[in-house]
Amino acid sequence: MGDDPASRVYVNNKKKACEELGIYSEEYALAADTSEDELLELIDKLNGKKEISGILVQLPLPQHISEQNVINAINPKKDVDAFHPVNVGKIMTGNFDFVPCTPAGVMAPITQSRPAPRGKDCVVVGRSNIVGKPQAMLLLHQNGTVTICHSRTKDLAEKTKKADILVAAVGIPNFITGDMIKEGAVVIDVGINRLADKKLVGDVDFESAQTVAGAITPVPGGVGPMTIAMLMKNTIKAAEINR
Ligand code: L34
Repeated sequence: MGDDPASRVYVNNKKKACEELGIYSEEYALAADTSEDELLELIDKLNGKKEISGILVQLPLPQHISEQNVINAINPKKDVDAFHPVNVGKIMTGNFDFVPCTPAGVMAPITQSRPAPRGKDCVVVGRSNIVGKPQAMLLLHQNGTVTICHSRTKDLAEKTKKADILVAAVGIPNFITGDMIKEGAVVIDVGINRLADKKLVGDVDFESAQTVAGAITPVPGGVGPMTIAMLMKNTIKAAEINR
């Protein structure tokens, strides 16, 4: 909904990924002044549409729309973002169908190319419903010892410096600097911040961080594309579930 330029880029990337994989997709680009009722009606229509396995409402939404009402309206079996309370609950218990795309994208490099989080000190900076909270759960399920830090955390650097695995999801450009990172840590940067000069940077100051970290993801070309890959995975799973 609306004309957020970043959303435009992300949605285009998602459509492109669908095309590459041969996944049928429909886009509904609604005007910013569309009413909540109209949006809910569209979701209801797609809930009932047989050839649609997955529904994703790109966030953020305009001020006059309740994000929670919209998420609640999506059939949990088609909720490829895993934002619906039913799916959020399943993530808590560990028996989930859909893994939220960004946290799943963060886990992929951690579990595939590095020793598992088991027994490791994991620090997540950020506590959003979309990233920070589910991220902490996924790391916990992998037997990590998890600390969630946020804007009211005291002595943040003291906490981040203990992390074997550090996930930055605060939305502040270059917020995590090299002096806040433990030597050899795995650093995953979830932030995508566009500076005034149009340059994209993460939440981690890559320059200073890369000299300390054992491994670090870049922005762009890091978690963003992985988020989309995980969305594709969820969509295929949804197709299987709904068949
Ligand atoms: N409903 N809303 C819903 N689900 C999501 O999973 C998202 N998210 C976040 C924003 N709103 C959402 C995304 O899709 C962030 N996000 C996302 C998706 C793709 C990319 C970044 C964020 C991406 O493709 N990033 C590229 C560069 C993008 C650019 O050039 O601006 C990268 O290399 O990081």
